[in-house]
Amino acid sequence: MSKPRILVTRQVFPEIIDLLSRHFEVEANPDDALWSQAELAQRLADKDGAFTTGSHRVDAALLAACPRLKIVANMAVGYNNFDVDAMSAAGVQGTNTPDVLTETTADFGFALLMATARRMAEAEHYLRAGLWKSWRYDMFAGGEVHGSTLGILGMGRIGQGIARRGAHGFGMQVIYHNRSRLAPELEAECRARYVSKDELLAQADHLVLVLPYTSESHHAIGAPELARMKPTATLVNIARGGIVDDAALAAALKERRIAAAGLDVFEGEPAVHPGLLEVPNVVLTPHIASATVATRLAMARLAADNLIAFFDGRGPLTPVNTPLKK
Ligand code: 8YV
Repeated sequence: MSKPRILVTRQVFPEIIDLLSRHFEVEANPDDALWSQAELAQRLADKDGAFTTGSHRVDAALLAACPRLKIVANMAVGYNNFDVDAMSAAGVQGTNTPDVLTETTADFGFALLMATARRMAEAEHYLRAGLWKSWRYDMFAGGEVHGSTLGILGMGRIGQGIARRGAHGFGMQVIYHNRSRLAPELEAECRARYVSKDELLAQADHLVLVLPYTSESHHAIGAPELARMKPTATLVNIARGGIVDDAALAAALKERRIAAAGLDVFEGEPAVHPGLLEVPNVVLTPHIASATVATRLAMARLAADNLIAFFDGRGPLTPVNTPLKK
């Protein structure tokens, strides 16, 4: 029997390509070109499965061009690049990579919070520019982290990881808002108190966004929400661009209506709103919260294992939908 045909849409670890090649006929993307949606559709037209990242949309138009397609394995926990309903209707399985990136991403969220509150990027630029001539009592004086109030919007696995770090490591009071409240044991373990979104905005010294991007969470933080935050507060987004209205945030930072922001994700990335590049009180990173070697390898391995298990007839390991029969 011939092997299923798989398209790998972006460059990944060579050992993952080797693994996939033992099970499938693989078309890889050796130079990591960012294919247009039209080129992707052309390459995917004769494939049974795809190994993807968040770089491409899997929507009705793509699915219509790919009649053989049975599964798309995303190397990411977020899958807002999937039109899940269209995939289910077309009989296409979607999978993601939860759990393997939780702690690494929580580490980064906390690092970004600290770098933002303590103005590390601003201070480094100052030093590199040769501006450091002497001590000053208020030089890069930032906001306190330990003992402050940590607000978390979106209390899934990564949010809980950040809560634990804040509560247990830094003695922070943790408050959170989420679509649903955590079970009491989990709240106790995270030492986190459930509050309304309004209370979260008003009370947090540091507000970390860790919620999935959906039509409901689009611009969950815009001008009205920023106006409710403390002028001394910091905002950290490691979730998805689009959850924050970047134009409104750039204006709030410029006018110092909040103190600072740490952003790993952007609306329309890799483009970054020019207003965010102009203000000093931001720390900007290029969507790297899950980027340790071990975690990226584990994510790639899980995406590959989803494809292998699916075509072996064992079913997907971490499905995101229940597709109709093809
Ligand atoms: C990925 C992410 O690196 O897992 C996610 O949802 O945002 C990142 O870990 C990115 O989506 C590339 O696929």
